[in-house]
This record gives sequence, structure tokens and C-alpha cells, in this order.
Amino acid sequence: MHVHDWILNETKKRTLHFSLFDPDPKKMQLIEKKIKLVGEFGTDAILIGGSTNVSKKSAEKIIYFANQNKLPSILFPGRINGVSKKASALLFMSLLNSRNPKWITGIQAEAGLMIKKADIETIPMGYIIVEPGGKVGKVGKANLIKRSEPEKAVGYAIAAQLMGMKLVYLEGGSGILEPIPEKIISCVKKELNIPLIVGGGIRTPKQAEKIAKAGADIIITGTVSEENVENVREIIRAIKKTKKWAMLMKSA
Ligand code: 1GP
Repeated sequence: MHVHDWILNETKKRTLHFSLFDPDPKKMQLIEKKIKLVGEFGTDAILIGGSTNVSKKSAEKIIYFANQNKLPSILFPGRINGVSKKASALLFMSLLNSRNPKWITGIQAEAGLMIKKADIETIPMGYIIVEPGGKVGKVGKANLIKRSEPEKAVGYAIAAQLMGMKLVYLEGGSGILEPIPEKIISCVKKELNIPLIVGGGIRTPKQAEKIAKAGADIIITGTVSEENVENVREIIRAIKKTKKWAMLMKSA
């Protein structure tokens, strides 16, 4: 089954959890162990990040680890390198609130032919950065959405949907101290008919539960696996406490 169809099917029933790893060639042994662990904890997919200069070889190592644990591997590239057709899918994204067209359509145009030839499943995604935005907000020259302005985030998310994108990702920035406010998530979710991904600064089960309850369909964690991978177990448990999960268990 295609990854996009799988996401649509699953998010109708429950909130998903994806684990994000940056393929740092110096940390491969550690990453292999962590992917095994998050797989045991019940993560749903491995996202392969691209904030660093990702090589195809290191991306393919992560794809291999994900395969070993029977998890889909999804590329989440920041640039055009690191694209491997061995991955299950690629998030073909546009940083909608960037001031620089390079991040909205520029890199996409540069990479288009190469990605077409790779013949990989691509999922078009609107990427929207909320303050503080972290490194990706700075590098991507984002006109950050203020934490007090949910309507701005709603506008970008609806625009993504109307332009035919299949996913919306609300990003707070990797390693930020407080995740995106629930108010922004719930306002966006209310107006959206496509799955909503939320990430950035999610470190505790309580935060994850609140974000799931606010309406996130997919929760991403990255830094917490570096800091204390055991927390991912509790985060996944907390997500499973949400209403969608309770309904699923009832009908089983
Ligand atoms: C970054 O949203 C993700 O793109 C993950 O953020 O590293 O803070 O979990 P963290």
C-alpha cells in the first residue's frame, strides 16, 4: 500500500507517531539501536531528516534500519541531496511562509527531474513554521507565525489544502523549549480535511497527549530520542490515551 493511503487510513482511526532521525554518519551505531527501541515502543514510521548535509549513503543506512524493524522510511529532505529510491516515500514540501522563493518552489524545481527519475512515492506537503522556529526558521527565512496568531496558521494551512497538498506540517523548530500552542493546532485542525502533522519541542508524555487531543494526526519527535529515548515509550503511550485510540480499542 502507498504510504499516503496508509496515512489516510490510519489517521482516520488514531494519532500516529513518527520518529525523526538525522542521518549523521558518526552516529549510525547509536541510531540503529534507537530505531530498534522506538520500533519496540510502537512508533509508526521513521522520518529521515535533512537539516545537515545528508548523503545518500547515510540516508540508505537509516532506510535499512527502518526496514529491519518493519517500519516505513519517509524522507523529509531539507535540500536535494540524500534522496534514495529505496525509501518508502518522500515528503515533497514547500515552506509556505518563507520570504525566500528558494524554499517555496526553488529547490523543488531543482530537484524535480531527479525525483521523478527516482520513481519514488512523493507526498506534497505544506510546511508552516511557527515561532520560535529554531534553526529551520532562520535558514528557511520564515515569516514566523506568532504564537498568538492562530488565524495566520489557519490561512496557510487552508492555502496548502486548496493548492492540492496532501499533508500540512506545523513546525515549531527542532529542540525548542515549548511545543506549538494547542490553540493553533485546534484552530488549524478545525478547518483542515487533510492530515495535520505537528513537531518541534515535544519531550514529555503530557505535551504529546495535549497535542494529540488538540487535533494533531501525526506527532513527530526527534530531539527526545537523543536526550532520553526511553521518554519516547511514554510519549507513545500518552498518544494512545487520546480519544481516537479509545474509540479504536472499543470497536476492536
Ligand atoms: C523537527 O519537528 C521536528 O523538524 C522535531 O523537533 O527535535 O524538537 O523533536 P524535535
